[in-house]
Amino acid sequence: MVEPTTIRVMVFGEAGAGKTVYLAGMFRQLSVARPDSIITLHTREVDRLKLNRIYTDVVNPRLHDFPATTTWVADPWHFTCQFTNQHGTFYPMAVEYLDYDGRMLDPIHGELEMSDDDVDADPGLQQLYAYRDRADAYLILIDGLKLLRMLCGAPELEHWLENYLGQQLQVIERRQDHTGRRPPLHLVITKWDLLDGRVIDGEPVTLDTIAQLLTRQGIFADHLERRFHDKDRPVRLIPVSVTGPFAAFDEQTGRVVKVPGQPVIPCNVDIPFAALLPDILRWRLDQMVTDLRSPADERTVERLRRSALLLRSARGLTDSVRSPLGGWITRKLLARGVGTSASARTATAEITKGLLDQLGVYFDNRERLARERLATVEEEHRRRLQAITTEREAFALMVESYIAHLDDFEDRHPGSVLTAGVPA
Ligand SMILES: Nc1nc2c(ncn2[C@@H]2O[C@H](COP(=O)(O)OP(=O)(O)OP(=O)(O)O)[C@@H](O)[C@H]2O)c(=O)[nH]1
Ligand SMILES: [Mg+2]
Repeated sequence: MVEPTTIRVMVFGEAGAGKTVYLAGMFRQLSVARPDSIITLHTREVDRLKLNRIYTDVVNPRLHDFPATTTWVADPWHFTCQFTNQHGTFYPMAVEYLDYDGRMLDPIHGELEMSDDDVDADPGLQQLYAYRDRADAYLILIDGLKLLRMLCGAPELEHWLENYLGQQLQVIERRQDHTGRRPPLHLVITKWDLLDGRVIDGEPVTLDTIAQLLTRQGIFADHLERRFHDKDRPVRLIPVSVTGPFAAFDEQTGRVVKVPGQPVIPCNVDIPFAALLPDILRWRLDQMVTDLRSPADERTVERLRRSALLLRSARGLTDSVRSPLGGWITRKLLARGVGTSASARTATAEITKGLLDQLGVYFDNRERLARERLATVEEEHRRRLQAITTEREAFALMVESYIAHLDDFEDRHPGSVLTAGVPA
C-alpha cells in the first residue's frame, strides 16, 4: 500500500469539552459502511479496541458514569480512509487527531498551576505544541454545557467564551502562512442535544442564535473580518452531538447524566470530517495561486513542489471533469515530475495553473450539486465506486462525496458558514 497523504488535525478543547467522546463517536460512525458514506475509517488494532471501548462505555446505560478524563497526551489517533470494490482496496487519505488532557491548554494559569520550567521540561506538552504548530486544520470545540450555562447567565462564565476563543485564535494566527492565509477553521459546538431548541429567556436556541453570540465576541468578530478581508476560506460552525437524547442536563447537579431508555441518536458527527478535505484543498490552492504570481526563488519553488505533491493526489479531479486538459496535465506531470530548476518551475507553474483551472471548474459545480437531491448524488457515487480502478479516482470520488455531504449540510444550516470568503 502506498502511504496516503496524511492530514493533521488539531482539536482545541478544554477539560470536559467532549474531545474524547467526539473522536470515539466519529470513529464509530465512520468506521462501518453506511448508505450515505462510501468511505470507511480504519486504524491500528489497539486503537480500534480503545476507541470502541470508550464509545461503548459512553452509550452503556448500565454504566452510570461517562468515561474518565484523558491522561495527559498520547500518540495521535491515525485513521486511514479506505474503500473496496471489485478492482481492489483503495486508501485515498489518512487523518490524524491528537487527544489530550484539556487542562494542558493552559497549564500555568489553569488548575495545574505549573511553573514555566515544568512546562518547558514536560515532554507531553512539547509534543502537543509541536503537533499544534504543524496542523493542517483546526477544530475549536466549544463545550455545549458551558455554553448553556453561559446563556442562562452563569456569572463565572461571562467572559469565558471570548477568552477561550482568543487564546486559540492566537495560536492559529501564528500558523498564518507566507501568503498571509490561514488553515481551515471549524468551530464545533459539542453536546448540541443540550442546547438545540432549548428555550432561554423566551427564545429557542438555534444555530443562528449561537452564530450571533459568537460574532458578538469582539476578538472572534475581528478574526472573521480579517479572514474575509484576506479572502480566506470559510470558518464553519458545526453543532454536534454524540449521544442525542441518551444524555441530558441534570438541573439538580448541573451535570450531564445518562438517561437509560432514551435512544442514542448522533447528530452531525461526520460533518467536521467531511469538511476537512474540501477546505484544505482550497487552502492549498489559494497558496499556489499566490505562489504562481510571485517571483521565482528557491523557497517558492520548494513550496510549489510541496503543494504539487498534495495536488498530485487530486489529479483524479481533472479526470472527473472529463476535459481534454485533464489528460494533458496528467501526462505532463508524469513525464516531468516536479524539479527545482527554473525551467522545471515554469513547467510546474503551467501544469499547476491548468490543474487549478480544472479544480476551479470542479468547485464551481458545487452550486449545481447542491441543487440536486443528495440521495441521487449518493446513488451516483455508489455506482461510480464500482468503476474505480486507481488511487486518484478514489481520491476524486472521496472529495466529491464529501462536498455533496457538505452542500446538504449547508442547505439545512445556512448559518453554518461564518465567513462567505471569496471564490478563487
Ligand atoms: N449531552 C452530551 N454530553 C456529552 C456529549 N459528549 C460528551 N459529553 C459529556 O461531556 C463529558 C466530557 O467528555 P470528554 O470527551 O471526556 O471530554 P474531553 O474533552 O475529552 O475532556 P478531557 O479528557 O478531560 O480533556 C462526558 O463525560 C459527557 O458527560 C454529547 O454529545 N452530549
Ligand atoms: Mg478526553
